Amino acid sequence: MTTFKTLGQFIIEKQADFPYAKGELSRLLRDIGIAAKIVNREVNKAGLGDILGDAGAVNVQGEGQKKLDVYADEQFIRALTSGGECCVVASEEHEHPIYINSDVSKNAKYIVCIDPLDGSSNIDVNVSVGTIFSIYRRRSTGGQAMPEDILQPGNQQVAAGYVVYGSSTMLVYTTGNGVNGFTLDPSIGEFCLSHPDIRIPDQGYIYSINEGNYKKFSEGIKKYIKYCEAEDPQTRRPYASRYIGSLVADIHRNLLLGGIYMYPHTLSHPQGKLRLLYECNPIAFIVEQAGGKATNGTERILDLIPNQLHQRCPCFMGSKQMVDMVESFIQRVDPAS
Ligand code: P6P
Repeated sequence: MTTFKTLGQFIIEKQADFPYAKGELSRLLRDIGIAAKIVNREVNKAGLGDILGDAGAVNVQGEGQKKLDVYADEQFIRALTSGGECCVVASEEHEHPIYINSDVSKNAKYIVCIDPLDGSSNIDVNVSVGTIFSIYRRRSTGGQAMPEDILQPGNQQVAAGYVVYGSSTMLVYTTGNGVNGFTLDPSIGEFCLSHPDIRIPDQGYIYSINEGNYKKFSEGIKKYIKYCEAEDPQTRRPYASRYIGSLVADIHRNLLLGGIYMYPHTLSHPQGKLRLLYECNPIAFIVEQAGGKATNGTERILDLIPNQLHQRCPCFMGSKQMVDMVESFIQRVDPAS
């Protein structure tokens, strides 16, 4: 009988990677895992309960909030607040940071940036959705955390991960020592280590981009898409276009099989669509830790200095050779790229 290592056992075991750790990060990751299981329960029965459809509200992005969006946001914030290891949360669902000022949390060491339920437009059509989180160490000392505690470059992350609520529910995370994937076993209610030391193939044959925006892309991006579509059986396998419209689902597939996910700048979105703090940075950390590459077309995403909570950035993330190739088209074709 195969016995799996649970997320909790793995976190404790890896605590030794942090010589000065006193267990706070371990407890914070545990709190996120618990909230993910609670959200998973609702995602799995969204079609049955009274949780489908719009919550009637509109979030800071001006997007209609689905009830499950609101529910997921509440669950993660509740878990982070009660866990006591996080002093401030930056959530996609809130315009401003949520400072946790309880006696236990106001001096907590960690900051969490989170997209509680990414891809929520897919909820009502039963397509995979996901949670994305990013963890930083607080920089300021004493009193309430400061804005600069949140606006840190991605290269300062101490941990990052995502949960994909798909055909099975998986939690994938890194603390800077590789990437590991855990599959939820509903029979015991535990995330179990199923994908140790995930590595993304250097070269892949899957490209993920919303080609509905083709006319809005720069010439360099258009030429890269044509490169992917070109038939050249003598030199390489044909590429496959795969785009789910749910970042976590597209990234997870490309992480395991090889591939590139692109959300470029367009005429209507000069900074792209995805958010730097709670989408691009955590995914970039994971992709790099798995041996891939993540840039905005010209610069490493993890080196970008944030100046606004919900700022966007163009992103090209995945197999290193594929990101190198699209960058070469951008640099060769696009003016002043
Ligand atoms: P588009 C979902 O809203 C999301 O943030 C990502 O999960 C997804 O990859 C992207 O936007 C889809 O955007 O413009 O192609 O529908």
